[in-house]
Amino acid sequence: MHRPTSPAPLPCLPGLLALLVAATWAGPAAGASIPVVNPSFEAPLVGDGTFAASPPGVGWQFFGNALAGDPGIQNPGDVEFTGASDQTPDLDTTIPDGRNTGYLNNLTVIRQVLTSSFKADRTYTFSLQAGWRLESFVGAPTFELLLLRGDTLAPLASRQVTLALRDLFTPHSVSFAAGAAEAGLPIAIEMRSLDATPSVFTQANFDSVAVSAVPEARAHAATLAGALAFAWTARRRRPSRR
Ligand SMILES: [Ca+2]
Ligand SMILES: [Ca+2]
Repeated sequence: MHRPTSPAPLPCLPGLLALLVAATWAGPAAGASIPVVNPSFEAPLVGDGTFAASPPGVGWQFFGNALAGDPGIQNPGDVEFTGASDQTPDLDTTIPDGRNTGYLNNLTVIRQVLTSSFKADRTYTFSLQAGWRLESFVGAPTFELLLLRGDTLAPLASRQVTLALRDLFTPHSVSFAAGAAEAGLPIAIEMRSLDATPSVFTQANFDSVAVSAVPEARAHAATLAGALAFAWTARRRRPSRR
C-alpha cells in the first residue's frame, strides 16, 4: 500500500521574502538583448578591401552628402587595418566580428529603427566597436552615438567619441533610462559623424552593434513591494487552523 506523498510545505513568509529578493536581484545582471538587424554588417557580401555605399535591404539606413558621398559597408583589407585581408579560415583579430564593418565619412549618418519599443523603468544601452583606419590621409574621426525615439527621431541620449589610435577597434556605448513617457515608442540607434572640416577626410569603422535593456532598481523595488503586499494579503486571508 502506497502512502500518499505529502505536498511540499509552503514556505513561511520570511522564506518567501528571501526567495523574492533572490529572484528580484538575480535578474538585472544579464539584461535583455534587443534585436538589431545585421549588427555586424556582414551583409551584403563585399570583396576584400572594397565597400558597398548605401546598400539597400541590409537593415541599416545610410545618409550621405555631396562632399563625402554615402556611408555604407566595407570589408577592410591590410591597407585599412593590419591583418584584415581575408583569410580562410578567418583568423583575423583586428576586425572585431566577421569580415565587414560599417563606415561613416564626414557628416554622414547610419541609422536603424529597431522592431522593439521602449519599456518604462529600463535602462537601454547601445554599444559598438569603433576603429580608425591606418592611412595617414584619414583624419581622426569624431562621431556621436545616439539613442532616439524611432517615430520622431528626437535624440534621447548621445555620447560623443573621438578615436585616438589608428588600427584599433575600441568599445563605446551610450545609455538612456526610459520612463513612462517613452513606454511604447520605437527604439532607434544612430551613428552620426561630427567631422565638418571639408579639407580633412575622416572615416570611422563600426562593428559588433548591440542594444540591451536592464530593469532599473526602482522597477525592481516596485515589483518587490507588489509581491510582498500580495504575499502578506494571501497570508492574512488564509483560514486559521485549530
Ligand atoms: Ca563585422
Ligand atoms: Ca578583409
